[in-house]
Amino acid sequence: MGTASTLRTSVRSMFLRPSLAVFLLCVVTASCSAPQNCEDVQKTCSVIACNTPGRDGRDGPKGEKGEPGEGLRGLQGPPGKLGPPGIQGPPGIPGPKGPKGDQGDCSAVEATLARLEQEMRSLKSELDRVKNLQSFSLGKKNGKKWYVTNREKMPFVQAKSLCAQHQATIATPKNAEENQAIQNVANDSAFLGITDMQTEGQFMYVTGGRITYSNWKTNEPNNHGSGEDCVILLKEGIWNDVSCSSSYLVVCEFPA
Ligand SMILES: [Ca+2]
Ligand SMILES: [Ca+2]
Repeated sequence: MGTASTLRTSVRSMFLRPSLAVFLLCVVTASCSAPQNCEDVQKTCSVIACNTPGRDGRDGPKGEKGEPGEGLRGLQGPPGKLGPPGIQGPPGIPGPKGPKGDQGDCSAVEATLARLEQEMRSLKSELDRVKNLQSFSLGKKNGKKWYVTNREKMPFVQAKSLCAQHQATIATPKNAEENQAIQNVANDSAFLGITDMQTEGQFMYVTGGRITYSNWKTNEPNNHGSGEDCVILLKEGIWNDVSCSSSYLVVCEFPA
């Protein structure tokens, strides 16, 4: 009951000193509600509003970052750069054999071939006429060989070279008939394609091989003087060994 008498005393005093009454009201309010800051009590407290909720407090601290949301995926980016070329692989299996092609037009080829054959026959005919004319002009035709002279006289080496320039060899009789033909063409002393340059006394054909036919003059070959390693056909058709550096008629032998 002491508290009640004190309260009554305070109520009376409130009318006497208003400021002290406000202070006491705040004490009462503080005793019947949650603890509050004294300033807030002075600002808001009143006899009627003491039991109503207070205003919102200040914003709290910022919260932690949340988990990523499940939004839509972004657009696909552009393709990257080309990588380096790979190692060459093994060869593939051969493909199947293709179908047989169309038959070509051979008419043009056949026409050309026919024209060439005609030209060839014409040339062969003309060549035969030339051969006959030459044979007649040379007076003689012997077997498959042709003996031709330009009537020049020169040492053996030059004579041999001159015939070679015309794909021919120096006239070389292999039998009496050929010897006669060369004699008729030369009608003078002419070199033959025979020497004993390699081995003295052993006469060989310039085209190779030992001679198989000869028509030596009596007491020839004699390798006279400083030596005689070349052979000439005398106008009489008989042979003599002579110096290769001497000059005699050139007769070349051509195959038929
Ligand atoms: Ca000799
Ligand atoms: Ca001689």
